This record gives sequence, C-alpha cells and structure tokens, in this order.
Amino acid sequence: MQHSPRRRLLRRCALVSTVAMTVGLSLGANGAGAQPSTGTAASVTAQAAAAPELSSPDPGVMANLFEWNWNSVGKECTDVLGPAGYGGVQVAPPQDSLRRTKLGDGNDSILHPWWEVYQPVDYKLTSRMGSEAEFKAMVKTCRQAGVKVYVDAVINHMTGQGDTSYGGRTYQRYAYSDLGVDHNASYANSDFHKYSGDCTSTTGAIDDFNNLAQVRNCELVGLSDLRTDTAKVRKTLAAYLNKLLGYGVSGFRVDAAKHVGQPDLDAIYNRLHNTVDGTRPLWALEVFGGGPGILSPQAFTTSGKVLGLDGVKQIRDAFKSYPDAHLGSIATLKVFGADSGLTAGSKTVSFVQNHDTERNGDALNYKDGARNLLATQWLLASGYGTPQVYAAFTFSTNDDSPPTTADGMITDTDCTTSAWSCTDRNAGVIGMVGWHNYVGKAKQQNWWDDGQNVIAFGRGAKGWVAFNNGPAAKKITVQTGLSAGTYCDVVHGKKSGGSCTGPTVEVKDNGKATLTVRATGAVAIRANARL
Ligand code: ARE
Ligand code: CA
Repeated sequence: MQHSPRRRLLRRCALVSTVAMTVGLSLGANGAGAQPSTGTAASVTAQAAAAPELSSPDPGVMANLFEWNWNSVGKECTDVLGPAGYGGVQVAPPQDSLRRTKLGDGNDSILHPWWEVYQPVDYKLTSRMGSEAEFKAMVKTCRQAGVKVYVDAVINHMTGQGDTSYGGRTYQRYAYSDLGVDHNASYANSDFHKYSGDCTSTTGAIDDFNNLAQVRNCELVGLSDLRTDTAKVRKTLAAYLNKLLGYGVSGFRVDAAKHVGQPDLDAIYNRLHNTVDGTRPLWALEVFGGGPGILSPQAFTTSGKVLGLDGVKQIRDAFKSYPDAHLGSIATLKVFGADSGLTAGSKTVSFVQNHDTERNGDALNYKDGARNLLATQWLLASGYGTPQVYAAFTFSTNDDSPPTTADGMITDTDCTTSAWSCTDRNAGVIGMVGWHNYVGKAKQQNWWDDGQNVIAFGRGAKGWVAFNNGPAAKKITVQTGLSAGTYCDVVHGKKSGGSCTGPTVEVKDNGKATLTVRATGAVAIRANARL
C-alpha cells in the first residue's frame, strides 16, 4: 500500500520490535510484504523489514499506447521508448473481452468499437491486441529496453452485452466460467451486486453519480457490477493482477476505481505481490472529478495515485479557450497543480488527454495538431505529476475501432499513415522527455510571461524552456538561470559532438538570453547540452 494505515502499522511494528526479528522466516517468491498480516509479531516484523520499498517507485515518463497491439508495443519499446528515456508504457486492458458479433440498436454502425476491451469475459489474456504469449513477450521486450509495463485493469465489472469473446468463449451475463486464474475460479449470479440487492437505484443503473451506494453497487453503463466487497471476488481479482505482476508488469491503471470504492481497492491492493523488481506496484486510480466528498479524486489519494482528469481541463482551457480566437492564455499556467486546485503532483498521473477525454471534449487531442504537441511538451517541462504521453489511433466518430482485421484483431501500428497519431515519437516531445529526465525535481524558477501566450521558466540551474502558444513568432529577452554559453535547443535538435543538429541559444554572462520563439513552438535548453 502506498500509504495505507496497514503499511504504516507494519512499518511501525518493524521499528519498535526489531528484537522480535527471527532468522529463518521464509518469504514468498514475490515478497510477502504485501500479504495481509494474520501472523505473529515476529512474522509481521519480518514481512515489513523485508519489503524493499514501502511505496511504488516513480515510473518516470510513461507512454500511453492505447490499443496498440502487443507486437507493436514491444517494437515501440525497443525502437523508440527505451532509447528516448521513457520509463514506462501503459497498455490497454489485456484480459479476454467481449467480441461483438452483431450491431446494437439504433444508429450503431461499428461492429468492433474500441470499448469492447472494457467488457471482461475471463482473465486469460487472449485479446484483440494479441495472445497471452505475445503479451508476455511484449513485457519481456519492453523491460529489456528499460521500459516498465503498466496495465489497464478492469476490476469493477464484467460485460454488459454480447455472448462471444476474443478468446473464443461463449458466455451469458452474470455467469462467467473458468476465469483462468485461481484454480479456474468462476463468477456466478451471486458475485454481482444486482443479485445481492445491494444496488439502490430502481433501474439497476447508476442514475446518480453523486450517490455513494449507487456509484459503488449499481451498474456503470449497464456493466455487470462485481461484488468487490466479498472475499471471493477480491481473491479472484488479486489472482488476475498477481498473474500480471508475475509476468513482469509493474502496476496498474485501475479502471472505474470510483465504482470499486476505497475499502475494496485497498483490500485488493493489500493482496498484491511485489513487482519482479521487488517494489510495490503502481496503483493509478481512474476517478473523474465532480463527485462530492469521498467520491472526489482527492479522497482517493489515500488509496493510490489518481489520474489527472481535472488537470486535462485546465490544460485545455489554457492552450485553447473560447471562440473566436481559440488561443487560450498559457500565462495562466504560472499557477498549476495543487495551487490551482488539482491533486498533489506526487499523487497524480498527469496527461494532456487519455482515451476518454480525447473524445468527450474535456481535453485537447491530436486534431489540435501543433497545439497538442506544445501542450504535451509543456506538461513534460512543468514537473507536475507522473507525466504520460498519449499515442493512439485516429477517429472520426466516438465509437470508431482502431485498424483491425475483419474479426476485430488490431493490426500493427503504422505511424506513417493517418490512422495513427504517434505523439510519443514526435522529435520535440522526445527532446522534452530527455529534458524532463535531466532536470529531475529541480524547482521552477525565473518565471516570465507576456501576460498572454508566451511563457518561459527554468528548472533550477539545470534547464530552461519557453513556449509560444500564439499565432506569431515572438522575440524575448529573459533570465534563464543557466551559466553563460551556447546551448543546443533540444526541442529542435540534438547535441552531437561539439555541435547541435538544430538551432542554438546564446546565454550571456548575466544568465540572460535573447531569442525568438516560433508561433505554436517551444525552445528548451539544458546544462548538459551546452556546446
Ligand atoms: C458500452 C456502450 C454502452 C453500453 C455498455 C454496456 O457505450 O452504451 O451500455 O457498453 O454494454 C468504455 C466506454 C463505454 C462503454 C464501456 C464498456 O466509454 O461507452 O460502454 O467502455 O464497453 C464514468 C465512470 C468512469 C468511466 C466513464 C466512461 O466514473 O469510470 O464513466 N470511465 C472508464 C473508462 C471508459 C470505460 C469504462 C470506465 C468502463 O475509462 O473508457 O467505458 O470500463 C461524470 C461522472 C463520472 C463519469 C462521467 C461520464 O463526470 O462524475 O463518474 O465517468 O461523468 O462521462
Ligand atoms: Ca462497483
């Protein structure tokens, strides 16, 4: 648990009773630090003392390769993400899911919408992204490239429709046999809230997203809601996640976490093994803002990190605001993060968009072109949260499928076609991934703005950056905080030997620089890219 009362208790036990430490207590292969404690003081002590780390490590910059098939993810790890310095990759839900065989009602015209993967059928890993063997190979390949893999975990529910899966299963709602984990566990009627009578809405659906019992126990968009409050369901879900950890996965984006609720999330997390690196898994909770009190993203930060879903709206509004100009005012970003009302950076996975918000109007998306790239580069410079770079397929309607074979299997990502938007590969974004890694936790300083759409700031004496979100190039003279010299602009070039493959920036003896920032463009320099 990142900071759960149980973990704190374990740590305290370890501190006060080291005397009770006994030799010869063996720990599970995956590290028993995560197991709920039922044993003696001595075993509690041993567990806590043996846990190499009590919280999950910072994943670094993650690429969110939404619905890339496993072979393409592996290739991207080797060819792009590892060399560029990405620390992790988030992948789409890998469990077996609904595979529609007919259209739904009304104006439904897409047989295999992207959202099929959010309707689990079992926990074998035959999905539209590939086979279980391909998934395992991808994790191995990515890890070899220095990129850890984070999985989108759908644990709140099973399907809401259909009767056939990508794994070739036929099923009925509320009855899923042979889940593929934990001695072939299965779910029956009694494992769903609908049958236990726990849902308090008359329709069985979540009619009121501010009603605690409905949010947890009723059906989110008609999806069969698991009784995550029972030991059996928790054990089965933990078995699924532990299987993934055993394959080398480093943590989870928890889908619909608001609908699982803190007590059940904590109980499941406490059953999780350590990662193969001996650390606690990342637990990044999907909680849309807007809910009151215990349903708010802030209230979930005691259970894990949360997704920065309110942040995406502030980023959108800063970079692209009202008509007519649609230019926004990025000078507003002088204050961003906890100080602008968001969850603390240390508790947040930040991004410019994800697969929901790129469609629902909350966020900028690839259709914003250079402005979207600029916002992504700004996020990497800002130091807020654990930043993700989103890269996925393009779409014209909200339900569009990624490119597939006729039976719905996603085909290899081809970044040279307009079917995919590979933001993770953009040279300026990659330049800022390196910049982000280099400046680390250095404090923001020397903020400058023109009151409108041009901003500049440094991160300690390590790096300095400027962004122009306006329609015209702008010449600025600013304090960089860096020592005198000629620097390579790492947004447009790379330092190679004693020269830069792109433009350079001259910093004077007094730390000041005079330069022109292109329209919808950025400039970034860093101490170790001085020529
Ligand atoms: C599909 C069809 C439905 C059908 C259903 C079941 O579209 O018509 O009833 O299947 O047959 C995704 C898609 C859904 C899709 C679903 C299952 O977006 O359209 O349904 O997969 O295939 C709330 C939740 C939040 C959730 C959003 C969508 O709190 O957790 O709704 N987000 C996650 C994922 C989604 C995914 C699911 C959950 C389900 O990221 O991609 O759905 O696994 C306010 C509230 C929020 C609420 C938000 C809705 O802000 O405060 O709580 O979010 O409105 O916009
Ligand atoms: Ca639920």
